[in-house]
Amino acid sequence: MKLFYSPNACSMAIHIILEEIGKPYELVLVNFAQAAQYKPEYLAVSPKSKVPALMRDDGSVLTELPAIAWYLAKTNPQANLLPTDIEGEARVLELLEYITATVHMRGFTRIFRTASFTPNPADEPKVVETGRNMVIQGLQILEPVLGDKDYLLGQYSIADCGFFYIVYWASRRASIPLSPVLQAYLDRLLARPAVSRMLAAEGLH
Ligand SMILES: N[C@@H](CCC(=O)N[C@@H](CS)C(=O)NCC(=O)O)C(=O)O
Repeated sequence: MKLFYSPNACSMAIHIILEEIGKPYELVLVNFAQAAQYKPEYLAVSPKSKVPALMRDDGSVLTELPAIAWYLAKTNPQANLLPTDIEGEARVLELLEYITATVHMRGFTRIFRTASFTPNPADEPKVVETGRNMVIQGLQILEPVLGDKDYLLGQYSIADCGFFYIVYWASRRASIPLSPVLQAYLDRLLARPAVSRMLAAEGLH
């Protein structure tokens, strides 16, 4: 299995999941600084020009973070990364969809890729502010789901691997202050060996 990733990108959620599972896999760097995601070599892997992409051993490629996360959890039940009841599984998918499609794509992307949201540079501060407000709203919606539990659903799951990059980006990339509850959650995730190994492999801390 090969994970196509970029350091500090949302692919870190899948990178954590692979580390939690603990089976051998290969990391393949997609170098955004060289626009490698738009070059023919990567377009042959994923015409979407996005990471994460997971190439299975038969050469087939899976894209979209929630789908890859769910596939890895389902095919590795021994890792215990997904509730076994239908309600729990649906809640995990609900969380991952909100994390990726709303908080990441509508919020953080406005902060990190501001110019792609407006042709007018004068509008960019407004775009960033809108993105920050969307992220802050996302954190305000997700924090009560966590409540006083250690993890989003009580038991650790792929939803936490997804929420990790949201709280990590808020704190480390976007200077969005975390509440004490979310800071404690981030610290709890950072203490997991799988998360430490992912960060070390991506040159982060
Ligand atoms: N909907 C996709 C989003 C993936 C995505 O936006 N990835 C970003 C990195 S965080 C990317 O590859 N961006 C490269 C680009 O847009 O040029 C998913 O869930 O996997």
